[in-house]
Amino acid sequence: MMTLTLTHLRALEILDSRGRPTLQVEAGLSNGARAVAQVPSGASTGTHEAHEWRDGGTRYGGKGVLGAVRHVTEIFAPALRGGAVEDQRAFDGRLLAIDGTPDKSRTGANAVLGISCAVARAVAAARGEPLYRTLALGGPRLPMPMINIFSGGMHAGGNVEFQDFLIIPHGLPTMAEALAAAVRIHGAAGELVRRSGYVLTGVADEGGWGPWLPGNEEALSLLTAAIAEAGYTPGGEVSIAIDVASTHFYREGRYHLASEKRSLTGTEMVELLEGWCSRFPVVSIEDGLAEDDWEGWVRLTKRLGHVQLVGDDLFTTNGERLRRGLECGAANAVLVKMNQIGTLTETLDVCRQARDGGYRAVISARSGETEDSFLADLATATGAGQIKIGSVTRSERLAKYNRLLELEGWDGLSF
Ligand code: 2PG
Ligand code: MG
Repeated sequence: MMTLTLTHLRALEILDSRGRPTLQVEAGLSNGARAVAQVPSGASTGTHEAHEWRDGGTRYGGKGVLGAVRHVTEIFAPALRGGAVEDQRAFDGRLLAIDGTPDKSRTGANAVLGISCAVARAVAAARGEPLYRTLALGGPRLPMPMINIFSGGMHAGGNVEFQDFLIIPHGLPTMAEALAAAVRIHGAAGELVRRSGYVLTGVADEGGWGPWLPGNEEALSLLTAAIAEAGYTPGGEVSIAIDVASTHFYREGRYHLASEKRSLTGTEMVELLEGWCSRFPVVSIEDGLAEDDWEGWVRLTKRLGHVQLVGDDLFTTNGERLRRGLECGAANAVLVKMNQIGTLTETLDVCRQARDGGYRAVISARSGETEDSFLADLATATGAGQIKIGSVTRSERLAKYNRLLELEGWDGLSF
């Protein structure tokens, strides 16, 4: 077999689901295979994420990515053209060496990730195999989705502080049935909000409802009721997950719940979460404490370790930070977002590190997404077992759910 090499690389500024610029990259290989990847972008970003290139200036309010486009075509393409592509680790190593900074700030993690994913997909196309097979790491196994029903925080204009109220339909045996349940619960939740007299502000960033509620707990009550109204047993077939995204309302040692006109210490936050876990069917809590509160996280994990405690801003898909968490016992699961770290290889390494350390991994989209379905294959390939890609509305979310349905219906994969 001839060695597959890179023949071309090009990039384009496109728009994400919030109407903000992002990057699309195309890779072409020596056997004629070509593939495209699109890069997502977060709103509630962690301080320790890799650097996302933004142009600054006035165009798109400074959010343009034409500089990242130029880096792909003027820095990476000439350096990588003619090089081998099938060893993804070696290829990503070259990307890291070309950028040369620890946080990808010279060329931008968006430029680096676009190339890394486009090349992986082109290799899959060249081999005529599905992407999940090319990425294989412990899978293939379909992930159980964590599906957004209510949004708050930075994804819904700060109506309440907690960012995501999600369902996990773990009692449903297939992806098709799990998504059908999610659609019913999403509908029932909207109905309940309307009936309860709360203002239902359109659709939030991840496709869930973004109602004005008097406090965070009301979202949990409504969600539990919606699960039951849709005909499922809360805590039986369908449980609840929350993403507190607490870093974004943490200032000077306190968690500011403006909607409830109170602020809590770390200890009080842990007590609040503990109370919720006993009164509602909450089985997973993400970013319950702020991103650098390692001691608080260790206490939280000792106290509430029987539920899944997911580190998102805490770990930022960064192997170094995950190692620290594993050593001190902070959290018991990691949220995996490719653009927090920048290459596919580093992402897969974090999945492997979590598995070896006994932590669970949840593959996650960003609040700013595209119609790219890469994550569905990534989650399946890693056998991570869980995926978080938003609600069951908006096509940037459905691109991924529909790919999961295809993997179940046509490729015969299962949970
Ligand atoms: C999160 C993500 C996705 P963002 O916090 O987990 O829900 O949001 O992409 O804005 O960081
Ligand atoms: Mg999060």
